[in-house]
Amino acid sequence: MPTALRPETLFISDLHLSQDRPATTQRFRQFLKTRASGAERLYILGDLFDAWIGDDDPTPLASQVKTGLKVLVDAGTAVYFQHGNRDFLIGERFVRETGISLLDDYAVIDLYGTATLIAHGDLLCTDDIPYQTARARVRSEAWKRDALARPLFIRRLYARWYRFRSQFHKRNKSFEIMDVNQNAVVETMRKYGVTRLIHGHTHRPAVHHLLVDGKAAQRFVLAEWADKMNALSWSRHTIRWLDSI
Ligand SMILES: [Mn+2]
Repeated sequence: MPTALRPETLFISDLHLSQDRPATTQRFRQFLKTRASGAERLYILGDLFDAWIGDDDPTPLASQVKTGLKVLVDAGTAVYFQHGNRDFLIGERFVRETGISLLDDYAVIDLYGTATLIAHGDLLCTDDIPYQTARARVRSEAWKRDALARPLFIRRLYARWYRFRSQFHKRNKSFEIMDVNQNAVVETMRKYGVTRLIHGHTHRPAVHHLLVDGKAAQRFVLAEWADKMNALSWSRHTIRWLDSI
């Protein structure tokens, strides 16, 4: 008999795991072994990795993370993943090797009786038009297939260039442009028929209260893992922001 799972659902995003920040990887592995272990569900809302150039990239970081996730899944926790803008090339092989479930860019889940929309969040940043244009291009099946057909060393160089360029562009964009657009939030929540949204991406943790068609609604924004773990813990009667295991 497997041990009973805690009726707890965890949400994390924006860990930006990379070989350059081993402490964050360590924290994540610890999180998987402690808090996440025994929780019934773990949702990873994108940007688990700072860069992902394909499931065939044989780095120690990739294998450590895959092993950690597989151990958790095998012990009974259901793990769900949505692509972020940094790790949208995570594919079928990663899914097969870990046992996680890949969700669409928008997914409605039943969170202890309330329909809840979850997303990475970048699609809501509609004021950043150059970003949305580039996003549409790189998310096409043709672009992904071409990219993944290139040798690993080329993909590695491209990822480095992409990170550099994204840092450069960010410096020239205003704070507002890089946040979600309020109309996009309301329209999206209306489209999916929800009054609760959980997302990451902006690295601006908060709970926002708003109205969707006259109904009280909330938008939960997850925090990044720059120097500590950050998770949102949900159970039937409690919502908690966790920043230590
Ligand atoms: Mn992101």
